[in-house]
Amino acid sequence: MIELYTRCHLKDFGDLNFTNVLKDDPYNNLVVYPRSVGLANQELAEVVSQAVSGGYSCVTMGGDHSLAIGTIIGHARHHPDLCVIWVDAHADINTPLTTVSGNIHGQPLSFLVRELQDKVPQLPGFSWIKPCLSSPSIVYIGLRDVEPPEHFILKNYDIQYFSMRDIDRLGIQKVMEQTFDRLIGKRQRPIHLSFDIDAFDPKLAPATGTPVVGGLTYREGVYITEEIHNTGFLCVALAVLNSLCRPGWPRTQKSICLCLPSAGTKGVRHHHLAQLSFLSGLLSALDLVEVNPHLATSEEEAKATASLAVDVIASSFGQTRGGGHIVYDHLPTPS
Ligand code: 6HN
Ligand code: MN
Ligand code: MN
Ligand code: MN
Repeated sequence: MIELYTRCHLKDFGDLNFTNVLKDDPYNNLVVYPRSVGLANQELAEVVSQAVSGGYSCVTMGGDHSLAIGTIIGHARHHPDLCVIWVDAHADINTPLTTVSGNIHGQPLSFLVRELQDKVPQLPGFSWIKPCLSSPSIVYIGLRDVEPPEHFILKNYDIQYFSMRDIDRLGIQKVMEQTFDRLIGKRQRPIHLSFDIDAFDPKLAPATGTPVVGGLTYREGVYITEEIHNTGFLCVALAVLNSLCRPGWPRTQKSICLCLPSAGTKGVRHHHLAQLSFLSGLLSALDLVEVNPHLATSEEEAKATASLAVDVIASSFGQTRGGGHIVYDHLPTPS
């Protein structure tokens, strides 16, 4: 089980078992498993919205990035004003009509962005989906494998992105500053972080399905999540202040719901849910996806990729490289 070093209490919700729909023929002879992926996401959205409804935050571990359809829709049912930070080598915004691979993990955002809907056909199994995002509410970080139709969408639909080239040029600190200026500069909003492990360089995260050279360093990746954890610091400070001024007042508390799926390349499979209490910033839901131990060529590769994923989650919820996240309040005195 994951150990978080952040004074978080983890509540485990168990696995979600999804049904593979029989006779799930490709849409247009190309887009694979539409009914299975649609149904799995419908169930996932329900669970995520339940977890988020009590003021809780939700961690979903995958598994395939198509699961972001369900997590973002579920999250948005309770926080319609949410914004999305999508950390990925890929833009995952092909439509079912622009995809070359036919894989839905390359398309999840196309079903969610309102402005795109006149370009997106309805897939079988997708009729329940209501687009819940506006394009200026998305920021990408880490892109380096963007297909021409996706590039067209980013440019023509006002979607901000920081490619690896932008990170080289600006540095990760400026990238995060500009990300927050765009998303929460004018008003504080809940953040949905969708973190694809393939955003990291494949040397660090080899056990994934679509690795692309030239990715994030460990330090860049962890800096992103540390900064996301630090958002809304004012709210947290106020909550602590309140609890100090008026003893007995409940502090602002959130919980995390954690979904751990079995490794699977196609579609979303079992998910394991857990819940966790903590005091936090604006991060309201986190997907950690595309970790696939079956694709590792050695045990070391599988372990390295998994432990990187753990660091991403832990630093999103307060684990710091500077220490101070573990309670230690007095030094031993020599006797
Ligand atoms: N992921 N752009 C490619 C496609 O198939 O549409 C790759 C997508 C990768 C998706 O890694 O989550
Ligand atoms: Mn995938
Ligand atoms: Mn990717
Ligand atoms: Mn992805």
